Amino acid sequence: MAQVFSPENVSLEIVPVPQLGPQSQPSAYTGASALIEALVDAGVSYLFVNFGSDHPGIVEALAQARATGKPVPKIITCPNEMVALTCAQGFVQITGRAQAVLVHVDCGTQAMAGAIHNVAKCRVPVLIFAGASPYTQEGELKGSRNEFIHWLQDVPDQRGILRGYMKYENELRTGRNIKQMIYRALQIASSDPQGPAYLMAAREVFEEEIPPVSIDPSRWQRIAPQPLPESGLAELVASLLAAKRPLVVTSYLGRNPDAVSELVRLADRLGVGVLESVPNYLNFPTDHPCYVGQQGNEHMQNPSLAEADLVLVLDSDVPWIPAFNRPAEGANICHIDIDPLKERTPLWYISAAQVFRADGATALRQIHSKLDSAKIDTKVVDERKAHYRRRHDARVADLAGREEKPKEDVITAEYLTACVRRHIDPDTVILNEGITNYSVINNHTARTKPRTRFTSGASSLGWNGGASIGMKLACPDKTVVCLTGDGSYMFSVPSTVHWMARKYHTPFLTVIYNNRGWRAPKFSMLAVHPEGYASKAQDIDVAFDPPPDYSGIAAASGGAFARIVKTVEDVDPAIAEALKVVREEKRCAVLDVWLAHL
Ligand SMILES: Cc1ncc(C[n+]2csc(CCOP(=O)(O)OP(=O)(O)O)c2C)c(N)n1
Ligand SMILES: [Mg+2]
Repeated sequence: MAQVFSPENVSLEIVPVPQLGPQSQPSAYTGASALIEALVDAGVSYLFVNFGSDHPGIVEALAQARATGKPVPKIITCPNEMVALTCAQGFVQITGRAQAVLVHVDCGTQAMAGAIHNVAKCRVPVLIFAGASPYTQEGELKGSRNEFIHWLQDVPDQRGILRGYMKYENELRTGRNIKQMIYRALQIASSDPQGPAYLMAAREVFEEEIPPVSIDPSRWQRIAPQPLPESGLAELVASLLAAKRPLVVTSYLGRNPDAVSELVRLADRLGVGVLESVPNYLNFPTDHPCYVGQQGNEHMQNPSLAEADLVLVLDSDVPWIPAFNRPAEGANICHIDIDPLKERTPLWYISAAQVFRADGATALRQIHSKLDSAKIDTKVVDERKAHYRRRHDARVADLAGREEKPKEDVITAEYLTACVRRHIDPDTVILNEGITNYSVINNHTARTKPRTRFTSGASSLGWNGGASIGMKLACPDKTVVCLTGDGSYMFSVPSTVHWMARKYHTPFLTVIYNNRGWRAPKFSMLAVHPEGYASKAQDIDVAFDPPPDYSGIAAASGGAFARIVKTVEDVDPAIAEALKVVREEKRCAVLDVWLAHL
């Protein structure tokens, strides 16, 4: 029974309103039908949705397709838009296949929040759809305004909300070319450098009855990977052969697993060292003797970077932080990147002598082909390999020492991470949102296979939960382990994440590195004001005492196994028990592990 708004009855329940405009037949083919067909035909498996008054056409078209036996993408209901976009991000990071998100007008666009920054900076191809307020108000067209919010949601520049972050954005103005517009958006999003695309449409467009549209998506392929130019290639290979200490610095080469194998082949062939810098993918097996480690915010000069006479930067946004860590004066720097100019980063430069826009795997294959006919001095290569093996072994020994069981009863991040490592197999997927423990987690998880270790690739916190769901959806047979700071766990909207994880059968383990607050802003302050008032203050407003019951949130919203761990002895058995729950009961588990107070 429809309710009427009156001062006594202000429940704000949205009631069915009289239909304005021409009626459509139940069998109608609409702009929304074309949208759903286009996604299916383009191979989009999942549509992460948060519905609103802008989506009746889409809800109807989905129901119509299901009722008439037509395929639809799997719909994942996301009670929070930031989580929706983050789920899509996780899925794409582990598969490389673009997925789609549907949000509600300007409000839902804004509610994707910092996840927009993450997909943009991480160069993740996702297709984001948003409805827009109807553009007629007297029933001229089907979908015309019939709810008060249609006036409130009519904003001057909805696309402007995220214009600075999208690789492509446009408004769909008619249902008749929705398919073309979707394939165009996907083609741009999936071509390197990849990135998100945003399409919005007023609801009349989704409601518009159109003749069925048939388009071949194979005619809208991503552009082919770009190779190195022949001239630059010859010079680069000559430098690689002549150098004493050639070093590759990389952050996201590993988004393509083939590139990782090619880099391993190069290291084996030439004795090139590999340093990961702020890695957001696993770029090189950490047990390879040419692997010299990874660097993040640590305020120190990296010795391998300092001694290198040839530095080959291969896919990196931050190859070093020059304020305290940089290549030697006079080192030859060569930069190969899918996005070497970092056109979306206003301040960016490194003093590279050679710069190429090229695909990493393709460039490495070209280098190998050139090497096939080159004279390689095996003595030189053996000396390089012996050198890097010494550095590698010293690093491994140093890390092993740090993992030892702490003498005091204080759980260290190193010990905790090592315990996790001992319980997982080489295919387990690690998500790292450990913030001041990023490096500890990268170092002590010691991953060896591509696509088994990820970060958000950017800086908006709260990626860990949604991304775990996305990765588990993509790889249901793999164990997914999410390692997060306590602050980042809170940012992830755990109530939404754990409701979704239960509903969509995506069990994963979360381990919270609980230092009772935000240690990063404290470190940032100390780096700039080491002797200031704040450095001596008792309270700088970053602590969470007393902390929430983090694992209890997951238990309440998604029935997760919940455990708080406060002693060193309990760490190992708790991880074993939690992983058993994840693997055998197919239920999420959250371990809230108390480290030293920040
Ligand atoms: C959305 C968002 N808000 C705020 C920040 C600023 N910030 C960076 S690190 C950090 C604290 C993270 O806390 P936690 O996850 O507990 O890690 P810890 O610093 O304690 O290691 C904050 C608030 C951010 N990066 N992203
Ligand atoms: Mg913390």
